[in-house]
Amino acid sequence: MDQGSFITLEGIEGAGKTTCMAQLRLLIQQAGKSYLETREPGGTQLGEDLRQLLLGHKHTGMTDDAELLLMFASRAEHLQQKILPALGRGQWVLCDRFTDATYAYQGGGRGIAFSRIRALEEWVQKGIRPDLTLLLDLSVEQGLERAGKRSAPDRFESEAMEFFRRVRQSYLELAGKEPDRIKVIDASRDLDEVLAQITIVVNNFLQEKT
Ligand code: Z5A
Repeated sequence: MDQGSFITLEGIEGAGKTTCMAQLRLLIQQAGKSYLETREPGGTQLGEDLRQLLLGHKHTGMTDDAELLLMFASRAEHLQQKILPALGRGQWVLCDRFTDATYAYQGGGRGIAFSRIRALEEWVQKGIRPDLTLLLDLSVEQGLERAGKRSAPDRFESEAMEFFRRVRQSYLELAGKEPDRIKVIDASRDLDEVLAQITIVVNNFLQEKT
């Protein structure tokens, strides 16, 4: 049976993950792979309900620990119900955000110690990690300008610039520690240039897998 891979997209607000997911999907389709496209928080009924709690404005004063645990509750359900079964069937899993977002937002942004996040990662994921992560990197100003044109800000998008600077910095530090897995894409460029970078990285990865 064909062996699947787990690919994630990451970046700050407005980095272009949704836009770039379409290109990733196309490349995986062109390679003839069966795939599951999904997102976090979310991806299951429970996960999508948790997403509404996490992104909506009903619980603006949510504690940092509650936010972290809800992210991992969504992830636990997602892994058991969707991601692991798909990988078990030999499918490719294309996921909009995963645990790198937790290190960046709850770790870098909120200031929760990475060691506590790692403990939850080990407990919930039991060694399951993405095989490839595309980190769409651009300045906070550019990201928020793009995101702002799109819709009303969610609970995260209402944070201050300094929060997003820490998030971006954490993402770049994660990429520095794991350059083989996390590929930094310059998302500040015109869309066709960004998509060209993604094509090169994903095609290289597909070649390595075959
Ligand atoms: N979160 C967390 O804190 N901890 C966790 O563990 C996880 C998540 C998993 C939901 O994420 C929130 O959850 C997120 C972090 C937190 N914070 N927020 N908000 P989300 O991924 O669903 O939400 P988002 O970051 O706002 O993503 P988005 O809405 O999907 O935006 P995007 O995908 O990055 O951007 P886009 O919609 O593709 O593009 C934005 C606009 O820019 C759009 O008009 C595009 O046409 C345009 N665009 C895109 N690329 C370009 C280029 N290259 N040039 C010009 N214009 C462009």
